[in-house]
Amino acid sequence: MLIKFAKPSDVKPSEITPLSAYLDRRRFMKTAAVTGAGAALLPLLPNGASAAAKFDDLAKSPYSTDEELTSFMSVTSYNNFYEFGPGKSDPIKNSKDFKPQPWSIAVDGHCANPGTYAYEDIIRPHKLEERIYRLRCVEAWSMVIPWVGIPLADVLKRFEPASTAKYVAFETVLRPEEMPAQKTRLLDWPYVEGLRMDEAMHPLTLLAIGLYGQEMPNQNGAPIRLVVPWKYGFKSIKSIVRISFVENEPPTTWNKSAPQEYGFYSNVNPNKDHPRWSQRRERRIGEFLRRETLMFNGYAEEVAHLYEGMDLNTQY
Ligand SMILES: Nc1nc2c(c(=O)[nH]1)N[C@H]1C(S)=C(S)[C@@H](COP(=O)(O)O)O[C@H]1N2
Ligand SMILES: [Mo]
Repeated sequence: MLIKFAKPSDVKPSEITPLSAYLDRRRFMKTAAVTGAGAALLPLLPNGASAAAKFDDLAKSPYSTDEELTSFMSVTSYNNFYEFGPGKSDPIKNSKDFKPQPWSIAVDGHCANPGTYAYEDIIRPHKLEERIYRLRCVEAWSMVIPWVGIPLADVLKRFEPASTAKYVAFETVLRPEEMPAQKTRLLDWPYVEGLRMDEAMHPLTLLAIGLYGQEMPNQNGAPIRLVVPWKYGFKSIKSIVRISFVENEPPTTWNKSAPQEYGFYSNVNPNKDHPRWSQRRERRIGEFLRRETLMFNGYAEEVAHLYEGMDLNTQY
């Protein structure tokens, strides 16, 4: 695939840090004192004025769609990330000062290995994959995005969930100084989401750390976010700082905000209208005509069995 980056700055090839090297240097920074020679090895800061690090050697996935990709420009400038404001162009404008490194994730609840894990330690043992998925927003638009990530299941297994862990809850970072809309009551902060354990362990569920072969832009949920392609986009929580193994269905932000409009499951379903609009069709960003929305966003073959026996009209 030919990838052209629409980075505003003119990035010289010498400024691009392959991400594998980047992770290793960060590991060096942790073991060596952050002085002298160590400080000289500091990589260019991600998402800053300088170049974003690029991943090398991504595994292809049979789960990828071969549909035409939505442009890098649209994927990174038409966003929902309410922490930076409710408008589609607010996230790119207002996330410039967000600092996705250093980053760690707290893991707690019903598991054998709770603790606080550095981003690098979560990622390093895993082979990174490219996953080209459809993303269907509940607002009836959609995109095709080439994510970079790891199956969530592979990461969760390392924490050894207990049999009492029936759900996984996720939490976005709370940083009102860097996320201006968190100073308002637009939503109940921090943004929280959740999945049933079998949904979390499904091979399609991705922990994404990048897109278009480069590290995750701030506006898309840097440095690490969830991608659940058969559910409406709001389930794919961004900038995750906590993962909790819990017994009961956890609260979720949009459900708290409007329970009759946004259920816990929120599987893409063209047969169940949103109370204020139809979900039959969607606008693929970049296309002129609207297209039919597919059951489970086109992933029915993979996921329909998870919901056998559930009434998708009343349990949504
Ligand atoms: N923390 C957080 N995560 C979030 C959101 C948000 O506002 N805050 N918006 C959601 C919605 S509605 C969608 S459609 C997707 C959009 O992801 P994208 O901007 O990378 O396309 O992120 C989801 N994750
Ligand atoms: Mo969305």
